Amino acid sequence: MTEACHVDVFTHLANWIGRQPELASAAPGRINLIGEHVDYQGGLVLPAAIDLGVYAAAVRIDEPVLRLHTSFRGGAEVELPLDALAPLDGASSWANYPLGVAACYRKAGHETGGLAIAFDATLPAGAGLSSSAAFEAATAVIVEQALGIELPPRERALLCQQAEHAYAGVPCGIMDQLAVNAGHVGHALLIDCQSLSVTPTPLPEGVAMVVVDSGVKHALADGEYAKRRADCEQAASILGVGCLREASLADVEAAHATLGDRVFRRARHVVSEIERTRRFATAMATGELQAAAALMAASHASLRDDYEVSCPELDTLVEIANTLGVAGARMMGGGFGGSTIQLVPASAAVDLARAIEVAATAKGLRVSAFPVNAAAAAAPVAL
Ligand code: GAF
Repeated sequence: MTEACHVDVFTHLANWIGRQPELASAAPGRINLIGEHVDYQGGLVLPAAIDLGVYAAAVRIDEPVLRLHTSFRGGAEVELPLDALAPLDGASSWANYPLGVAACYRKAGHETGGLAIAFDATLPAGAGLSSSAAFEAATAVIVEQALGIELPPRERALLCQQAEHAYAGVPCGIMDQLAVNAGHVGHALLIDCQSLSVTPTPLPEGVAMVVVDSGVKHALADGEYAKRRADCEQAASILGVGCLREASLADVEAAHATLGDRVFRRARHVVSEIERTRRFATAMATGELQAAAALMAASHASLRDDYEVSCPELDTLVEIANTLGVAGARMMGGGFGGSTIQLVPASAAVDLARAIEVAATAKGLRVSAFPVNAAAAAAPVAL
């Protein structure tokens, strides 16, 4: 998270409201090493908060309204009465993340007075790096500062998830909100999405992470994400379990005919991905990078073939990365566009990012590849 961006958002607020900030926050985006599309089935995931994020600066105001201004996600201003915070359509829909968070805090009994909040970001939107969760967490930290409270990461993550469900209309799992609210510098987070326990897991020595943004914009709200969730819920109900975390691969295979081919493949992805995540965490701890790479490759294939959430651009980028000798590559996040994540030798991270961009350009793709570092959780910024 960069100092320059704090300064920019302070200037942004001052130019907009004519006052210096009283409250400020920074919230990271996230990558996910493995454990994709399993969080809403109680699975294991291994994300990390990253050093790109959303920055907020705010002042208290006398009127009982929420004023929001962003240079991020289109750039615009929205003003709503605090007692009538409701989802907005069209060009103002960017505001559903922050207003949803303020509304969920109010419903939980945490009522602030009027606030004017300005937002800036170093995180690209729609790149599968969870700009939504960063936007939510940056708002949550401002609201908490205004109230003089600090909720534990899990409680804050659950309120942010509620906001995403009820105000942004995305029935997401808990991975993104927990990752950005529980991040640790230099560590990925092994999250058990059933118990919501978070175990910081160091990245192996000499290994770095490179993100490749495919430039293909995903829209989780377009219904495909919800359809995958519904397929999983149907599978769990047929198998007689509360969620697919409680089923084994043998259970899923034995029920193939009853599940039907599509629901069978969705369930096979989830139970096999949970097992891959467990094995990946062990491989990281023991420094077995080849095993980790094989698990990332299997994760990508399963997301592409069984879960059907990849797209040709992501498949091409993973192929390119593998031919350039990375230590693991796969699509990441909700899918249908967004980014791939690569594990690479730290000494070659910048060169490999550049080489991926060059090779992708030769195939007609307009991508952006960059190293990211595992960063700290959303937090207040000193003024
Ligand atoms: C999106 C969702 F927001 C997460 O909850 C998770 O399901 C992810 O897609 C897929 O692993 O980022």
